[in-house]
Amino acid sequence: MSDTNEKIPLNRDKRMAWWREARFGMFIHFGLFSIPAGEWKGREIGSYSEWIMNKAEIPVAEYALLADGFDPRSFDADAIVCLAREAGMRYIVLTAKHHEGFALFRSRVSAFNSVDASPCARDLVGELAAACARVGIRFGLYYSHSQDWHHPGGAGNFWDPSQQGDYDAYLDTVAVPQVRELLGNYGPVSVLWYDTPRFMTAERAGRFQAVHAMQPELIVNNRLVSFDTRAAVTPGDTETPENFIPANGCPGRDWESCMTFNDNWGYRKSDLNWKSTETLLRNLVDIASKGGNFLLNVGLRGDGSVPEENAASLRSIGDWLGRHGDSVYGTQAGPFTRRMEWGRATQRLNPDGSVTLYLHVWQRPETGVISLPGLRLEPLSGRMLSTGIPVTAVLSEAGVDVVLPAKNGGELIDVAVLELPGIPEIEPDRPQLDELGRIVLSPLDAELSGPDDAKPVVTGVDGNATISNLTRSGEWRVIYNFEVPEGGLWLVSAELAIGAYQRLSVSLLGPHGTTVTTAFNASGEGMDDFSIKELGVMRLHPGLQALEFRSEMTDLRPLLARRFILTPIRERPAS
Ligand code: FHN
Repeated sequence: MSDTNEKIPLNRDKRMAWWREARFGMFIHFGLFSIPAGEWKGREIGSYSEWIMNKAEIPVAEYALLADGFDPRSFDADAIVCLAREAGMRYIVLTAKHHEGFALFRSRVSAFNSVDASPCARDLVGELAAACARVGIRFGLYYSHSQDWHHPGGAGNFWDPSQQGDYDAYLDTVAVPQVRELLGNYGPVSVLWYDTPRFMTAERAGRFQAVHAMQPELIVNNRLVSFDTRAAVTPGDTETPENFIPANGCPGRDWESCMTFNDNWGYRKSDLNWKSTETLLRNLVDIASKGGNFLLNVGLRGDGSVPEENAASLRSIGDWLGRHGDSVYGTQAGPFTRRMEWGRATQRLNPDGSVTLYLHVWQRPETGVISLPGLRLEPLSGRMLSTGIPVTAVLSEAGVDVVLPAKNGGELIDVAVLELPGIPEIEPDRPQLDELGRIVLSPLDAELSGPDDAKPVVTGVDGNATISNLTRSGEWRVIYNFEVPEGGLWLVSAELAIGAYQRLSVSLLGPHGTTVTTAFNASGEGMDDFSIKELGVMRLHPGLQALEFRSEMTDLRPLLARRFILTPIRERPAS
């Protein structure tokens, strides 16, 4: 099968060049769902607010009446673009049509759109495209190509028989023609963001791919085809981890973490669980340190306005980027193999062969010294990015130690810059003994494997870093590589939240291979009930070791894992 963009004259590297520089973009979820904002007939409807039609099983005709009240007087495309620019965002992706089926643009193939079906008679896609062009921000569109709960035949509507119809006919008469309209009527479209590719076979995806050639620079995400056919058709240009940051990025692939500001994509009145500016900034830096982009979502209110809390946070992020943008835009993933407690690193390869290393310090050690383990190059110079205050960096036994000036109270994250004479080659750094003589393995040290559609992932950072997606027992594997200084008996424990009875094993891989298996009952009420569980005692030999953790069950059982702790057991001398 052909690649998505085979017919497009520009090759992938050329198309991706601006995107790889950009690092930060704005996702916008807006639609009829923004009006009820999570509540239907006085009742709070669970799940994502943009799924309200589905979750409350609202009949098509009744839901369509929302269009009569769709009058986004406060949707000001110039103001949105201006806010994105102030935030330091370099592109915008707007939901041209979400699963509800309502198009935010004039469509010749369906009158269920903001121009023909609502009193506002406005083409919001056109307004935003024009505003982006005026300001020079890249313009992108989200389009729900498979799920469409309004148009007969669209996937996902199980509750209203009047919507039943032929799926292929829906694709040919609504989805593909609308994508053609979007790519043909609004000038340059830089990103096309497909979603939930149910029933999307190679042949069906091909009907969309034929239209992509209309935009030679188009970047298409990885959600056009369903997962099982993806390898045979196209992986798309970008991986799209949703609401999490993969521990090691997506090696070999361009990737973008899309993330909610709170716990919904669409606006929900009652959801005030906004992420703090500091968390968002850490996310941006964490993602950049692994070579990815951050697509941060804003759910517009029903009147088209941006919630004030979001605008304020975005401006603060932009403010910080104004002083520290060099450490984010156009940088590459940092060189270190392990994530460090004090923060993250990115790097820039300079034309003369030197390298600028950016150290994002979000947890300044009391000593004021941060270590860069495994770095064997003596830095030529060092300074703080925003103040220019010099920073000393000296070679140590383990790598390079950087002596920071006092914390700059005004900054959420301080950035130190080191100029290196060449590309840093980092010696692999394995977990070491802690001050209690234990080996503590963080989720970030784990090698995770599992079936393609249910791979374990690390969510959260630092103390909250958690290995999730361990529900399909028997299908996943977690492996740790570490160095044992002294042979002998070691107790292996782990901080776990266990949702249902489990038989969990740890195996030592290699010539001294051995396995211990222990049974556990559910640990508590919810999945936030973490406690340290003893998995077993093993005889470890000095040197490099690999330890595998897995479940002996074979069905669905909720399980989350945090730290693994290996504690040496003093053996009594034989009498
Ligand atoms: O179902 C959608 C959801 O509403 C939202 O649009 C997100 C954004 O990535 N995508 C789907 C869930 O994966």
